[in-house]
Order: sequence, then structure tokens, then C-alpha cells
Amino acid sequence: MPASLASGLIPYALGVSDEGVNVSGPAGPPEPAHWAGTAPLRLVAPDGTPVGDTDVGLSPEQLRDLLRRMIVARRLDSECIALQRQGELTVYPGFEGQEAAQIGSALALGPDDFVFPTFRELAAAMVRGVDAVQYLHYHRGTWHGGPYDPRATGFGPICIPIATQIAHAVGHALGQKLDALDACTLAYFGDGATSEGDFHEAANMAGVFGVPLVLFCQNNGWAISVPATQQTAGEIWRRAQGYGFPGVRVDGNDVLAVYAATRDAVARAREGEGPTLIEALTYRIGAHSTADDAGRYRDDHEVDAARAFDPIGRYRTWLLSEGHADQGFVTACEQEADAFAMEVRAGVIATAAPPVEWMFDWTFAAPTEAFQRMRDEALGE
Ligand SMILES: Cc1ncc(C[n+]2csc(CCOP(=O)(O)OP(=O)(O)O)c2C)c(N)n1
Ligand SMILES: [Mg+2]
Repeated sequence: MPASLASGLIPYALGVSDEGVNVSGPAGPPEPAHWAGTAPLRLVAPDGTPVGDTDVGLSPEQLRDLLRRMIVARRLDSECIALQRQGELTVYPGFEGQEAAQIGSALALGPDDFVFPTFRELAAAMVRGVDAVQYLHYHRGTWHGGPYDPRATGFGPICIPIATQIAHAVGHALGQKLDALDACTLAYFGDGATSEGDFHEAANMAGVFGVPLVLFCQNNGWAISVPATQQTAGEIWRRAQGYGFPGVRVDGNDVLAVYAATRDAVARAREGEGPTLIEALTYRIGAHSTADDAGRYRDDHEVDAARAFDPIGRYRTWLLSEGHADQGFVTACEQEADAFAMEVRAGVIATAAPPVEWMFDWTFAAPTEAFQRMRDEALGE
């Protein structure tokens, strides 16, 4: 374990330079604008060279698994966009570029921990064992939130209202604390969510009650068409100090750094040391969702520049150069990803709409007259 991590979060969270260091150095490609400011925790540079202690306690097999999961997740993501374009999904929010942030963080959790997601964490959901076809029911419009079992997977229902899940996560974490469980809760949210009152109320309460919570912000620099610079004047990770717990800024496209930072936050939570706010700097290559045209507000040059920070290319280069995997492994991952995407495609297309009466049957124990009328009309009775 790197010395900085072994001694806890605070050394690299609060002791880093305030002077706006671009750790790529002057020769490196320009980082996305919202990455400016405090240098994030980074173990592998964008070109794949190690810049920190990459021994985060994972075996070679686990290190390979990180790459495999990222390749499979990206392939599935692109298949979902195709499915939406073909009318098989109603709307779909892609996550290309955010694979490291989601997979590195989700893999740092234990089976008894619980995740409160937004609507964009399909990659994290798969780490938790959520069935992808069941997850996609939501986006096909055949079920609310997906029919997967949150208890069995430790992964809550998809949450569309921005930031509301953070308050739910605090409540859940408080329950874990009161029950003295050896477990924690992780809430995912975006940079835009931190502009909501719900974020503040939840973070404040989390600090006051010292709950076992990881607040994981994927800062992609945009809340639909609003750039982070227009909605937040300060750095997100710093807000933690005001709530009385540590904040961490991590390179969200460096899967090892994300894993290390989340693992430490999880350990703090389990040890009764309370919440941690992680700001993962990332960049989403695609639009906000299939209902959005990012070309109306985002410059293509920005997207091209961000590709230099791709989480998969960087990690693959590192993994191969360290001798933990060879090209044959990468090819096998790509083949697995293709086969999996086809399997999920077939599963999604085979998913039929549930009977219309279900919409009514599970709403009221004792239906009102007006409700009964609506039911009859819908069913043609
Ligand atoms: C309470 C609420 N207000 C507005 C919206 C509409 N909306 C959907 S996504 C989004 C932006 C979210 O940005 P961010 O939190 O950065 O997440 P990202 O989409 O970038 O992953 C908004 C405003 C919503 N879903 N809920
Ligand atoms: Mg965002």
C-alpha cells in the first residue's frame, strides 16, 4: 500500500498543492477545463506510465479483471445506444469515459455494502451483480427502476431526480450505524447534483451523525448543457471540510487511483470514522443521454482533447507494460464483450411489456372510484 494511503486519506486529500498543478506537466495534453486546480490523486499517468505506488493490494488476476470489466462495460454502453436508436430502448444515458470511476469505486465495496445510484451507473451495477437485461427494463419502459432485487445486489433502484438519492443514502448509512453493522453505503452523484440543496442537507447530516458513507461525485464537467464552471465556484472535494469530514480529489479516469481512494474511504466508514467525499475528475465522451444533442453546447475539440485521458487505453498500456496481461488477454476481453452485448441485446428485445393492469393493481390497497374508472378505461372494460 502506498505510504500516503496507509496513513489515511487526509495527507493526500488536504495536503496537496493549492496552486493549480497540472500533473500531466507542460508537455502533456491539456486537461479538461474542470480538472483545473488541486492536483488529484493519480497513480497511472494518462500515457500509462506509473506516477505513484500502483501496488493497491490487488492480485494480477484482480488487476486483469479491472480491464476486462471496463472493456465489457464500454461495449455494452455502445450497444445500449444502438438499441435506443433502433427503438428498443426509450432513452439511455451513456457513460463512455466514466468506466474507471464506476468500476474502480464499485469494486472497492464489500458484499454487505449498499449503493444508491443515479441513472448512469450501469457499469457499477454490473459489478454489484445486477443483471444487465433487468437493469435495462427501466430504459425500455417495461418496469420502474428495474426489477432487480436491491437487497440481493446491494444496489438501489435507478434514481432520476437529481441528488435525492444522497439523502436516502444518509438514512441508510445511519441505519447501518444504529444496527452496528460492519458495512457502509456509497452514493453516486454528478457535479450538477452538488448544486442542489439535497446534496448540502445530506452531506451536513452525514457529518453530524458520523454515518458510514462514501459520497462519490463523478465530475464530468457538465450538467446537461451547464458547464461546471458556471454552477460551482469552488472545488467540490473541498466542501467536505465544511461538513467536518475528509474530501479527496482523484483522477476519475485512473482506475487504480479510484479504487485506492474508495477502498480507504470504505475502511474509514467501517471503522466508525464517518463519511468521506470523493470528487472523481472524469469526462463523458458522449451526450448527456440519447435525448440530448451535445453538439449544441459543447465544442468537438473539447471531446477530442479529452480522449487523451481515456481510462481504458491508459490502464491497458500500464497493465501490458507491467506484464500483468498480454495482447491475447485484451483480445479475449473484446470477444467476451461482443458476445455479452449480443446476449443483452437479445434479452432486451425479448422483454415484453407487463400487463397493463399491473400499473393499477399495485397502486392502492383499496382503489378509489376515479382510479377504478381509469383502470376500466385503460383496459377497455
Ligand atoms: C431534481 C431534478 N432537477 C432537474 C432534473 C433534470 N436533469 C436531469 S440530469 C440533469 C443534470 C445532472 O448533472 P450531473 O449531476 O452533473 O450528472 P451527469 O448527468 O453529468 O452525470 C438535470 C438537471 C432532474 N432529473 N431532477
Ligand atoms: Mg455532470
